Amino acid sequence: MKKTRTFKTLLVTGGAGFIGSNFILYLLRKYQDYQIINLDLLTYAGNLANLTEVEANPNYKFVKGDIADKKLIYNIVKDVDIIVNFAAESHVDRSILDSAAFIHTNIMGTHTLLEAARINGLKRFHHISTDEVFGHLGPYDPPFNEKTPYAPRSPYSASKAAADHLVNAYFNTYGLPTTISNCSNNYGPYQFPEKLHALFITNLLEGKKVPLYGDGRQIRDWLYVTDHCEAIDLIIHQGKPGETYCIGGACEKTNLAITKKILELLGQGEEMIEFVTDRPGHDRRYAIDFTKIKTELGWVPKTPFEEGMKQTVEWYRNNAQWWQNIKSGEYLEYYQKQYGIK
Ligand code: NAD
Ligand code: TDX
Repeated sequence: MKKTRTFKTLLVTGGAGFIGSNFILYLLRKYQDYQIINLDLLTYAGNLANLTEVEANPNYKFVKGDIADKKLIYNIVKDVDIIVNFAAESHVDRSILDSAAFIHTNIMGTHTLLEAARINGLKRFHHISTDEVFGHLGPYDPPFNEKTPYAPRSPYSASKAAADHLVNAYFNTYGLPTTISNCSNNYGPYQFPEKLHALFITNLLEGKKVPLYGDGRQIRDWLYVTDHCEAIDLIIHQGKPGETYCIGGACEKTNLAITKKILELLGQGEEMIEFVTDRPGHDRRYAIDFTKIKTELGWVPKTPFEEGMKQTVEWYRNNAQWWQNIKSGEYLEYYQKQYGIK
């Protein structure tokens, strides 16, 4: 029988973003006795509309703030058992245009949280990381696993890699009970419409074309967001301090294949694809070997690709107000400037 920890108060950072908000909704549905504090700076990617279901729940509290704000963090962390750190600048294209915020949040912010956790002797610090820290793969390379050396290639992935190293340093140097999860690409409800699925589905719903980078043959390993939430739930409760867990969807697809599936589900044709200039340093392929979390914690991805894609397209179709509110002039301007997309 595996040892299962319990917590009273959880600090979830970045809980107004895509995965963090899905995680908070998941936790509050599953655990009636957990107090969740959601600390989020509400950058362009943070959206409290993701959390309307729980805003009146007495077990949920929102605090607007920066994870790099020492005074604020030290004050909040006094009263929590565990930090689950989702807060990050998360979009590769933005890191290419301007990486300063990535260094601030992903590195300095994580460091501030680690210090606060260390000083207050927290039961657990769980850090949400990405498969991008491992670099990229050739077509015949074996998938990434926990032993793959770090080789990040974008300012985003370099900042995430630095944070992972800090987390491991706090385990090795101070004995802080840390865990890290390195997950592949997520898709599902509440994803900001700058990422592949959310951008393409919403563009098509608006009658606009979809900007596919380069030859569209880059490969990602796609995981439905709720499956990621289940994996994190298992790691924080049963994972071993000092360990890293790789999480993936066993679902390698080219961007072209994803685009064609979205077009099919929306009943549209390939003339809606616009091939545009490639992302600089575009990583060719990611894939994850999740044997460790499967063997040690019994996790496997549950949502089949076809079902996840259908649910995702339906969600954006049924929640037009949510994404229309986000797709503001500022956001469109960004894409127009970058790719000349109308
Ligand atoms: P997101 O961009 O949708 O959300 C990030 C959230 O962090 C936003 O709510 C934002 O307001 C908040 N934030 C940013 N800077 C902050 C700061 N300084 N202080 C407090 N809050 C701040 O990102 P996401 O896609 O939900 O990703 C969440 C985490 O998962 C990130 O750490 C990311 O690196 C990791 N990850 C994402 C994916 C993916 O496919 N989206 C895959 C693997 C790992
Ligand atoms: O307009 C686009 N056209 C396009 O061809 C966009 C936005 C993306 N793409 C391609 C680039 C990638 O090969 O689609 C693929 C997926 O792109 P993103 O959604 O930007 O994701 P990616 O760069 O793979 O990174 C994501 O997964 C790992 C998340 O944004 C990261 O936060 C996570 O760590």
